[in-house]
Amino acid sequence: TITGFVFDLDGVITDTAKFHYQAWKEVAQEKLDITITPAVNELLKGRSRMDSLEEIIKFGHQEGQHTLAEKEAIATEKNDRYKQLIQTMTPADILPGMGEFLQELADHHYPMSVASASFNAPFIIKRLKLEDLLGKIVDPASVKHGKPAPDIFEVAADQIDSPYATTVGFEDATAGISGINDAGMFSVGIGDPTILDEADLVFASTADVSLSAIEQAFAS
Ligand code: B16
Ligand code: MG
Repeated sequence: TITGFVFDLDGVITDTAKFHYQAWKEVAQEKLDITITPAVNELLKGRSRMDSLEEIIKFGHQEGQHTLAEKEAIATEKNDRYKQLIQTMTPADILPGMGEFLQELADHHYPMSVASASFNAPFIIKRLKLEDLLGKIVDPASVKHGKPAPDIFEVAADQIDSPYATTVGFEDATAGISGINDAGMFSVGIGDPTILDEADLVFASTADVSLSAIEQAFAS
C-alpha cells in the first residue's frame, strides 16, 4: 500500500510557470537581448534558477560570454520580478481539483510533502493557504543535484518517513518524472501523456486526478 505522497509545486499545485516565463522573458530581453519563446519556457520547468538561466544563454548562443557575477545579477533581477508577480496569488490560484484532492489525502491520513526546486515555495504555499496540508517543504538548498536527479524527491519522502517504493510522486515536467522514477517511486504525471510517457500514470489535467485510480494503478 501507498505510504506517502510527494508533490512538485509549479504545474501540479499551482501554475507559477506563467510568472516564471514573464519574469525571464523581460529580463532575458533587457539584460541579454535574447527573445525567449514558449518552447524555451518548457525547458525551464522544474529546473533551478541558475540552470534556467544557462538554458536561456544556450538558446541565445551566448555560452561562455558572461561572468558568474553577471549571471548572478541577472538571476537576482529575475527573482525580484518574479516575487512581485506572485504577491497577488490567492487560494483561487490552486489548480482545479487539487485543493479537494489534498484534503482527501489528509482525510485518509496519507503523509505529504513538497519537492519543489523553488526557493519561493514556502511563500507560495502560504499565499495559497495550504500550509496546514503542505507544510512539509524541502529546502532546495539542502539538495545537491537538482531535477532530473532523484535527490529532492528522496529528501521529500524522508521528511515523511515514507519508503521510496511505496511513495507516489506528482510531476508535470519530464525532468521531474525521471527523478521520481530514478528514486524508485510511483510516478504520476500531469499533462500530455505522449510527452510524459515515462510516468506510471498520467492525468491530462489536475481536474482528472483521482485517488482511487492511483491506488488501483499502484496495486496492479
Ligand atoms: P525559484 P517546481 C520550479 O518549480 C519551476 O518549475 C522552475 O521554472 C523554477 O526555475 C524553479 O522552480 C526555481 O524556482 O527561482 O523560485 O527558486 O516545478 O520544481 O515546483
Ligand atoms: Mg513543475
